[in-house]
Amino acid sequence: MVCRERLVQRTGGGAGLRRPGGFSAPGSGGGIADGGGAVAGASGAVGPVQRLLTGDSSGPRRAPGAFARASGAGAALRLWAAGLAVVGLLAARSAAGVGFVEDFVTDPIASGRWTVLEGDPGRFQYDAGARTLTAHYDTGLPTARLARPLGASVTQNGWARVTVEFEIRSAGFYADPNGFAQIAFGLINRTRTGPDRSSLTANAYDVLNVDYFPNISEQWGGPSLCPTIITSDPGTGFWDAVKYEWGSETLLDDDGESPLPLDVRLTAHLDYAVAGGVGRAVLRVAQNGMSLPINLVGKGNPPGTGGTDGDPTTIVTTIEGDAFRVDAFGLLLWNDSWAVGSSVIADVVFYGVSVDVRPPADMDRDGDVDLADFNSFQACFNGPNRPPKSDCAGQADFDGDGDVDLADFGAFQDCFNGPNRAPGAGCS
Ligand SMILES: [Ca+2]
Ligand SMILES: [Ca+2]
Ligand SMILES: [Ca+2]
Ligand SMILES: [Ca+2]
Repeated sequence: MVCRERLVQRTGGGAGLRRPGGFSAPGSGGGIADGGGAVAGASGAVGPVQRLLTGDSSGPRRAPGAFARASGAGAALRLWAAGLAVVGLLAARSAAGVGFVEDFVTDPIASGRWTVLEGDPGRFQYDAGARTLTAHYDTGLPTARLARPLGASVTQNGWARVTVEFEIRSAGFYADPNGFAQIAFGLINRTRTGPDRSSLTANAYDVLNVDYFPNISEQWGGPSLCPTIITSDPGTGFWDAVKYEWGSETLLDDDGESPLPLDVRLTAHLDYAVAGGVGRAVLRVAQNGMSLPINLVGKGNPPGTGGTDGDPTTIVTTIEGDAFRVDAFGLLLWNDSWAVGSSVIADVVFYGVSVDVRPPADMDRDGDVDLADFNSFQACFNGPNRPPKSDCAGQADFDGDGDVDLADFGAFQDCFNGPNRAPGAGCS
């Protein structure tokens, strides 16, 4: 089956990987970072801030949030902000943000940037000439995963943008029409996510990732494509915790929809953000800068109108309150323990990966946590055990207990690092 039509909506990223706004290191040029998380340096003024925040035992940092009076705490917040201005954190310095851009200019594994979490390292082949990394997906083999840390965690209250340039090769490609397994990549919690993706009770799961099930079967339908969010605890299994929009939203079998094309370079755009207390993961797939019509028929709107968001180029998964915390990007070569033999075999070439994450405290999502964010936070602050102030425009209840109090402010302080700088090291 061939896509007969490409929608003309252009994606922001175009055909090439775009460096996420604001976290390039000054003077680093076009090639990206062979080093760690590409987090801008944050020394300098941190010391004075820490002294300011910890030098006064009556200050907000040490006040027990649950018992603080809202009015006194509000004054303390204003004093804190005034103190920041005194120590000069308003001056813009270097770039900000957390995440990485991986362009495979050098060997991602030999360099230590990426780590094989488990499985056969030989299933990840680096090509120095082509500057690509090819992953050999085969769901008949034991799970193998390769991950690159983000340098920070992002939670369901935060913001994430993942861009992956990839190509599924036709050579050796196999999708068992009686099988059901996926080509997967995306954000994971390396500690909480186990290798068993198919048993119902085995491992914990903590992922925000892309799943593409290329099988086309009587039993399962398909193919199927979705942003997947799973948060579960060890031993309880993940099945009930899967957020995956089954049915027309994810099935690529409606009129005008097609399986993902083989042997062409595609760009997956996975965006996560919270609005109105609901987390939304939005997946778009582009070819030559043109978004593919992966959701001509979806859920929530009349047929042909693009699913819940009315956009025929996006597939959306929503969550309410589910607590995920992911800390790495991974190529996820799952085993399918249900199948006899392989459900899916595919060589997938990766040309580039970029991940940009923002903590909840970065309330204006510009990559730093500064006084602009503080002003937004302060507009929400209303003390313990009561709803945020009515003029609260953002999501400042960082611990999710229904109020914006000194506990949330403590989390804000962990992130505060001034304008145009990466958030503080303890920020999540
Ligand atoms: Ca569909
Ligand atoms: Ca849509
Ligand atoms: Ca900010
Ligand atoms: Ca709270």
